[in-house]
Amino acid sequence: MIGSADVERLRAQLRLYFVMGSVNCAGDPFEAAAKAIESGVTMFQFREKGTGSLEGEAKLRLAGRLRALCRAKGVPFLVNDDVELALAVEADGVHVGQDDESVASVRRRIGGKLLGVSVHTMEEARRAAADGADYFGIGPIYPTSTKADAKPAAGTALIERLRAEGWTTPVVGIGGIDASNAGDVIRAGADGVAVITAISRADSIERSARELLRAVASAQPAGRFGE
Ligand code: TZP
Ligand code: MG
Repeated sequence: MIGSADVERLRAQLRLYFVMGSVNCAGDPFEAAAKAIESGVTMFQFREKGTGSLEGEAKLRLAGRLRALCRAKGVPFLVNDDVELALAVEADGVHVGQDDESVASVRRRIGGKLLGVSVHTMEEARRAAADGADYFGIGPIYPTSTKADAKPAAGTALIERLRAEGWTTPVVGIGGIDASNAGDVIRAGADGVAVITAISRADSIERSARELLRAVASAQPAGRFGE
């Protein structure tokens, strides 16, 4: 787990979290990631899943290229689910859901790397925190067709409840978020927004990333946690 000084850095890194795999992109996934990162994305997650996704060597090769890109640009590179892959490419962290390898086991395997966990209830949040999560992913906030097994959209209620109860754990909202609703997610108490489609399928990746960043920045209260 990261130290308290690093928590504020993580909060800032979560501001605009671009999550993607090759099937989310209309064109070349490396190009999409490069454009997004040039346009100010603050964190990147390689989430290679779904019909037609890369496997084996091809998956490893793309992960390695994206990892190198992120390292060169100073953007944290996380891997969804696949701890083996994260270790192989020396990722900065791993993100897991409730149906994946247990949080405690992932924490043991990745040591001090970043660990994000998707949570949908207070109980899941309590357990994830106790088992070593550095941040929570909460969603789907809004309806999305990107994740085949996504739960129904639940809005921002869980984020608001965590903040109302005094939790300072870094939180990122996900699911159906774009520049028009990102501000509401931040005002609910999230530190950032995670998006797939709003960037990966944008007519202009550069414009979309910049609009999302602006929406997040203008909704972010100064010194919410006394920083
Ligand atoms: N987890 C909850 S919703 C979701 C994930 C991975 C998909 C988000 O994709 P989009 O396209 O930003 O709605
Ligand atoms: Mg998962």
